[in-house]
Amino acid sequence: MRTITVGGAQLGPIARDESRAAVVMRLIVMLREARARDCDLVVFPELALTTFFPRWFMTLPAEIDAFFESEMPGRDTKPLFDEARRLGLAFCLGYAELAEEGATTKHYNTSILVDAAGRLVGKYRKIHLPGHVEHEPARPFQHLEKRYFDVGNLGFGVWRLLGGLVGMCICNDRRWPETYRVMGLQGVEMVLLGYNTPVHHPPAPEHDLLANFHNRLAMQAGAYQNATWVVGVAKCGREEGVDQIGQSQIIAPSGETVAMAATLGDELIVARCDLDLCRSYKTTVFDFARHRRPEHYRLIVDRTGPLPPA
Ligand code: ING
Repeated sequence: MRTITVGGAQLGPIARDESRAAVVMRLIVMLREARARDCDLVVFPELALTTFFPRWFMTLPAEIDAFFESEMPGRDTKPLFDEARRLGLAFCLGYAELAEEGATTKHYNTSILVDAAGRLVGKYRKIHLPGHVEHEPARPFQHLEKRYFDVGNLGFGVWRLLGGLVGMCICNDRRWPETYRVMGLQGVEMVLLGYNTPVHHPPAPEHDLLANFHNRLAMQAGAYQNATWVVGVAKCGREEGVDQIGQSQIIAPSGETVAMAATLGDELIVARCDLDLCRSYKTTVFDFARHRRPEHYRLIVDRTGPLPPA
């Protein structure tokens, strides 16, 4: 039986002035708990090294870039890599990446996959960037990911790790079915993702009461419809005055949530995931080769063509 014992390392609030070193110490404490609970892999949230800085309007490049990492591992994150290797743990880490591409410097909302030997196995850069570009002072807080990040240029990858096929996405990506399907078409068996999700969504406050439901719905659907495990890990709690949802959870290919966080702080959730459970769905209901008909989807659209004007 192919199993991965995965630890979802949910993080409580990270203060704006919390140093990288202090945050890395919190992550190391969770690595040690994961080792004590027999994990193979630890998943940290989106932007796990800093506060969720897109909540503020900033204009000074130096102020913005202070939240980014120009190397990974760098001086402050090397202790995390060293401890993970010492404990024999693979891990997934979300952070803000500065990337030199030729003469230009790009800014990405990034997630990396590192194996138990400390080798970089995979990298993902967030594609679905929510929010807005310019300052909207009427909002109680900003959501300026479109201002601070470039759209990810690596697509959705799947990599071999711990005997399975592991993919990554980040936060808003989890709301879009295409995210899971692109990985599902690559045979993914476990999708790792982190999120920073405010309870309040200024453009649609009527959604606020459903924030936890939509979080669970999106990930459970993605898991079931692509016959994959999904590990969703929050940075949560009241961070710099903004309430962010928790409910980090580990979801089976059946769509069932098998582990969920009960607090809004640093909390490790653990599940022993049988990767062969994916087969129960990949070889029946969601056997794409036998049942999926993409060549017909386009025909249906072409036959109706553009609707006549109202
Ligand atoms: N956060 C939120 C998310 O997608 C959001 C943004 C919240 C968009 C609610 C739409 C509705 O979970 C990030 N960081 O993407």
